[in-house]
Amino acid sequence: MPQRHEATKINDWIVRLGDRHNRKSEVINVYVSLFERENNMVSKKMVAVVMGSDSDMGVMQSCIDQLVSFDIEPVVRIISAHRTPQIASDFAQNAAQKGIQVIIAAAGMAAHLAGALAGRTALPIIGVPLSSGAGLGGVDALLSTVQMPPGVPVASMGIGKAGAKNAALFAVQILALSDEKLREKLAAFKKAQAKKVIEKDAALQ
Ligand code: AIR
Repeated sequence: MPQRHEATKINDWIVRLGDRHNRKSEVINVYVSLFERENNMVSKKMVAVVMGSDSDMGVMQSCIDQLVSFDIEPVVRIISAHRTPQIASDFAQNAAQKGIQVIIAAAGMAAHLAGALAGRTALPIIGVPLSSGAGLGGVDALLSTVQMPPGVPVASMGIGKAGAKNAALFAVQILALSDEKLREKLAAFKKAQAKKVIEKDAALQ
């Protein structure tokens, strides 16, 4: 059985080939996904974590770590809706074909990244508004992320680290709908979380 990274390489190769031969790759990709699923290989590309700047990494690392704790290795990218708009557009348009199923998009200030991606893909987009040094505490990014016009939804999380962690959990919840192993891991996570609270309460009594 090929190792996980070999399957990823094969998938990359097929997608590159598909770029040249257009729609043929869509059919082949379905077979690759089925193969990965049947062999219990978690695709490295299921979740993408995209952020507007490297200055967002400090907060978004908690999102990445949370995903990794569920054995999901995300594709991590720095893409700016304003500074690299064409790359943002290309990324959103090609994401589904590359096997990505959920995109987490984080940005601070006038945070248009999640919305810009949502306008160019039908994949679920989870937005994480970040606090920047601009003095508005992340409310600027929150409003930019959450106030999407009807027809183009973004699932906005809370500001900052809590939002970053919840974005990972929300992505896991989406993927768990069709993945029994993830459902089990999610149930174990919730149980462990509840246990910690109960222990803290008990320590106070
Ligand atoms: N940003 C970058 N391009 C568009 C936006 N909204 C955001 C980044 C970061 C903030 O601007 O997501 O939170 C400041 O970026 P930098 O690179 O100046 O530190």
